[in-house]
Amino acid sequence: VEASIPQPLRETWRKLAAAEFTGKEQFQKEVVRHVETTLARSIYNCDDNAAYSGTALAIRDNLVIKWNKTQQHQTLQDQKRVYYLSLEFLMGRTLDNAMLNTGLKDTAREGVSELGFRIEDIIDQEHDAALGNGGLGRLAACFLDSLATLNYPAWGYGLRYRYGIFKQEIINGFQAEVPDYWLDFNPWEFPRHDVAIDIMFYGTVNPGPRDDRGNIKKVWEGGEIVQAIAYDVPIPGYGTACTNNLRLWSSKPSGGEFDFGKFNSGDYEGSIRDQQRAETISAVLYPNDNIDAGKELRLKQQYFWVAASLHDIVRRFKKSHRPWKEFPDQVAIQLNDTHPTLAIVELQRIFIDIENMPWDEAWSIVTRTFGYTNHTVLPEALEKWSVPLVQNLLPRHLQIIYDINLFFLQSVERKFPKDRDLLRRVSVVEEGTPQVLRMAYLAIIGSHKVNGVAELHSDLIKATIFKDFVDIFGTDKFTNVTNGITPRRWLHQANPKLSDLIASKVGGYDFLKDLTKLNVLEKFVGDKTFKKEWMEIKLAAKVKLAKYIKDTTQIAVNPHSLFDIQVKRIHEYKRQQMNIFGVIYRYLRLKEMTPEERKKQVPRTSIFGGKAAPGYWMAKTIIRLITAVGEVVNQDEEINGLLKVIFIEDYNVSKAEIIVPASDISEHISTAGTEASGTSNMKFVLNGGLIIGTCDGANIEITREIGEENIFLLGNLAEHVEDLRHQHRFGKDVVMDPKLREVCDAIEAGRFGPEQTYSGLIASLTIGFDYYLVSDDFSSYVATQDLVDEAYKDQDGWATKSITSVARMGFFSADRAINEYADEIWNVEPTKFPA
Ligand code: CR6
Repeated sequence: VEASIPQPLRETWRKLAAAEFTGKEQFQKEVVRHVETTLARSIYNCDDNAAYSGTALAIRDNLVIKWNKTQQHQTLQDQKRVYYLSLEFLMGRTLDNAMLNTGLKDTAREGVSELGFRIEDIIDQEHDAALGNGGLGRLAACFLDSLATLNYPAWGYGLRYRYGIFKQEIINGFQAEVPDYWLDFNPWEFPRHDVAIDIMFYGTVNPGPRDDRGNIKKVWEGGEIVQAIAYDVPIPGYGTACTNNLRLWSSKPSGGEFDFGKFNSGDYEGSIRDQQRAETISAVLYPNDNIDAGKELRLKQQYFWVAASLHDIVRRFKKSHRPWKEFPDQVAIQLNDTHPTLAIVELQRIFIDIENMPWDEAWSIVTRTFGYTNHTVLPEALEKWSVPLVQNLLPRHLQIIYDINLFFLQSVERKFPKDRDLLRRVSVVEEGTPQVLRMAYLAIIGSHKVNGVAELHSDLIKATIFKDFVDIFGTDKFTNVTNGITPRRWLHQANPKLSDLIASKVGGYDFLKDLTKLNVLEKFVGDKTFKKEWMEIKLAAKVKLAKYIKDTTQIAVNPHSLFDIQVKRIHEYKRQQMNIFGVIYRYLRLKEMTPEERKKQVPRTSIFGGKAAPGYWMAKTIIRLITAVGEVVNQDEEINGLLKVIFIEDYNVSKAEIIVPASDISEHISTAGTEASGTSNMKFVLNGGLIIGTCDGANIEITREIGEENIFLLGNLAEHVEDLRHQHRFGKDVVMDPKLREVCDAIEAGRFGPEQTYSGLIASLTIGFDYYLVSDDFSSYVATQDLVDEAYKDQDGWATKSITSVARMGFFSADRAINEYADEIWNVEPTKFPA
């Protein structure tokens, strides 16, 4: 308020207010102006990269004007806001999306073309913002797009990592990691040096003065202080003026912290080193997907981000001068997985230690504020922080956690007297050396709603990992919100030709805002010309991917072959190993065939992509097997044309935009019960690709929507997994499936390089108890792949399946998911925007 322009001068300002450019000429003028002034370049040195910068800056100007207006508008409306706390936002590129969402793409295409550039080349200059690992981070990005598109007043809060997810290079067939320094030129962020918040770590808790109620206060003091600086990123909605804010925190040394001791003793480097330590907090994204490594720096990141965000949220609330009890009517905070669970503790600390609220009053506000989304049941992914670590880094928070736990256990004891084992099972503190904190339990206790991300997953968490909590809190606290994807990026932007064809049939582009409108397409499944156009678009997408593969790997693939794609993080539970074993099995069969038999085969291109966590040795071995099989198969003249195996290096969002439209079939073959949802399954089907998959995650709901006849399901069901594992572990005379045995024999015979390379992988199927049940599902997998081949021979039938599936995919829009969160968890309304 102090910094605002005085009332009498505001009219002068308003007359001078920046205005959005309209039309091609004004756009071009802005581009040239930015190239010449902002970039200080000229007609003599304007390359694609400078043209990208100029275009981005011009588009950005319009975006910023909308963004400012939105923020003012939302402040005036003073409604309840949503805060989405996520350690990951896997945004990918921004320019194309910004042009499409603001309706400026055609203007820009023509504009830059007259200036001598192709819009595609310009778009291609942008570095991905890769601040996430996989599905969880991309989900957060899709949700931001939907929140803005649906006019919800919402902020994302995350960390501004200097290094995003590493770049993957394949060297001699093995993965190598290269740091992703992406901030050289990022026009999409705005530093807010005025939004600087001091965050404390370490220190001690000491007795302080008595509070109003006569209790001795606890004072946390003497710690190390790091500053959080806000960087804001505008998030434009599609076809609306609503432009929301994503606030990312960057760490820097706090101004006051200068070690004069070191300075006086001449240790200048030492004092700099201390300062640099502060910067490491937001330096790097942890590259693990579904694995908890328990590192102290990660805990520091979590608290740093959570404390800065809550400070910001509380400050905003205080400006309204409302009583505290109205906090949950103004603020909904969603915890994207357990990573931000400390927010629960921090808000309770702010209330009791700083605002002097009584515990119960504070706790009731806290629990009404938070919602928690669980994204996994995998035990290795569930966060557990060591008590000594927390004690040292956040001593006051540990005390509060103990109190939360104590009051919770007392309430359990009242409800289920004398059940000591229950108390042990549900305690936030798990006994052991050291003791650890179960963050998921803390998140449940501190939230009013807990949701899973697909129906099966939400049922599973209630029946397994959170069963006791259902008994304690009742079943209403637990709900499901099936994940979704934004059709703007994953159809309109990635596959413009398909989007245009659909629009021509369903009556314009409204389907991009209401994806259920796709169902109109079903009327046209019998339309020959439409079908032909549909399949031509698929072929064009395959040609484009084939070109990309040729340009990057020198390998020629046949665009008329069946494109079989599995792109996602490499993980044993996702079973890329089963896929590549299947490829080997196919290769062995092809080798045995006579030339006549070979003529009857459907040529296939097996495409893989995905990163392995740098320390995940088994995942890296799987990558090596894929590349090694490629080296053998792709050169084999005898089978040439019938099978190619490709590993696409450095899979990321912008590559997904090329890959997703190009699948005939994509693979989602996790062990039943392990993949919480999956979201690429939705992307592929929305682009007219079919799926081969297990009854897992969102595959089940996709099947229900599109019909069993349009999907290739395989493998054991979730309800049998436990028994099968038991058999592997304790059963006598377990013999490996003969087909899989044959594959293992080929690997062990050294046909894909030194067999020692794969000994761990082979062992995991036998002495490792085959935890992921590859041997149990392999023959079903192979048989189902044969069905895929058969179905593909009937191209007309295939087109019918493809179109029908797309027509029935409306449910999987992220807009639907966001509306469910808004109604059932957040209780927020969209803001009314002037037309
Ligand atoms: N790894 C799930 O594994 C789900 C996403 C988003 C994951 C995946 O099935 O689609 O979340 N879980 O809900 C975690 O990250 C913990 C993922 O991306």
